[in-house]
Amino acid sequence: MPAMSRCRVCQHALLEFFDFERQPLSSAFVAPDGTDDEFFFRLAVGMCESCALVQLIESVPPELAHHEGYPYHSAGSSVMTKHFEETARRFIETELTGPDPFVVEIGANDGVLLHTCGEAGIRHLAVEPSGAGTVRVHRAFFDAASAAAILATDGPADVVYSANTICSVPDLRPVFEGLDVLLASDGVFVFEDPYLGEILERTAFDQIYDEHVFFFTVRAVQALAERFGFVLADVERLPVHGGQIRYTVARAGRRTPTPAVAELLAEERELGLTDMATLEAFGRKIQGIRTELVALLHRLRAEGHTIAAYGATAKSSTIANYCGIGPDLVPYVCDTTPAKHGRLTPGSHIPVRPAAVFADPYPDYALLFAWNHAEEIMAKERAFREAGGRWILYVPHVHVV
Ligand code: JHZ
Ligand code: ZN
Repeated sequence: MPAMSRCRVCQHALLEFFDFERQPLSSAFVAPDGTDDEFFFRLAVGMCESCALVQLIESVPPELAHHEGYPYHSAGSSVMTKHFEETARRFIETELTGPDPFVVEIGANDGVLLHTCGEAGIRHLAVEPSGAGTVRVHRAFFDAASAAAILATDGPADVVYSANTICSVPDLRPVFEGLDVLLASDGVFVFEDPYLGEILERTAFDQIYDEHVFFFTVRAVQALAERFGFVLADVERLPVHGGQIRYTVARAGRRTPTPAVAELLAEERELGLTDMATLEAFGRKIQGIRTELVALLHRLRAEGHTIAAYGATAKSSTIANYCGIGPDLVPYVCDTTPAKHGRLTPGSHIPVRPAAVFADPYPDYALLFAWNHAEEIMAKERAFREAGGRWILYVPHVHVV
């Protein structure tokens, strides 16, 4: 019997509901001669029996996770750039209206949000261990010590923001301790991450990979905030990255929760979102999608069709490795990220080629690994369908368009 896994927040037992078995690090694109040194771990998910937080059973050592040269760039998507610009403008109109406001971002990636705030004359700072963007960076993990250092030089923060990062921090206690140090008395902590409700609704199981340690729900985030002396003040559903929630957290007693919090809580209860039966049914759907997708790819290849993949996403690591999709079925994947070119997808070893290769010549079918950017990519690649090409999607079910 393996040692019982415990909730990273409240230490109660985790009830496991799905096991993807041996999986690599989703962003560890490997050099063609480096496939002998890949790191693998058991990718499995469970729910805390007490606080209902859905999370990975095992996590990877943090030094392996967000390393120097991390290949993801949010600004590679025009939709995401617009999303962060609009978020910045919203903060400027609502939370950053005092005499000399200050905004901090944890894990700022390309720095679009802070850059937009900076252009409006707002003091800003990114906090991340390996930041290399264009904005001012405090190079550290966000915790009580780095928060105290920032407080000493810049004063309290009106907004601490984080996108696609909090769900990947295995130990959240230091984050909340840092917030307690740095947030102004009326300040807010706003973070956005994939929503378990959307993942279940669309059977988007490729959101499950090493970097996504937590799969938040309103119920679990409310409990999390209260545990550390904060209150969940607002929730807002976001269409980006396949469906997320933006959570607004304030110091206890400083904000009255908006009706949206109670509404989404009620919806989660009604859906039985954190019932084990629901999560186990999700597991059966995952197996069904694997069976259908693999059968479709084999059939198309047997019929003599060419297939390429589009978007060497972190998410596709789970799809490719769990479904056993390698270069024999899908000989290459096109992607705009220069750091991924000439490398192989982790574990599944599909060569990554520049996006320009896609049209040279077009494959008959394109497996859209970056399905969360479908609208943007299909618009950009309109000529592919016009030339007779077809997209293969596996979210919310396997289909060809
Ligand atoms: P995209 C990463 O996940 C990891 P990934 C991380 N854990 C996370 O949560 C999200 O980001 C936010 C390419 N592309 O956004 C670029 C094109 O080729 O789905 C990227 O490699 N052409 C932090 O990797 C990939 O697809 C295009 O037109 O799953 C998209 O990756 C566009 C728009 C993208 O995130
Ligand atoms: Zn728990």
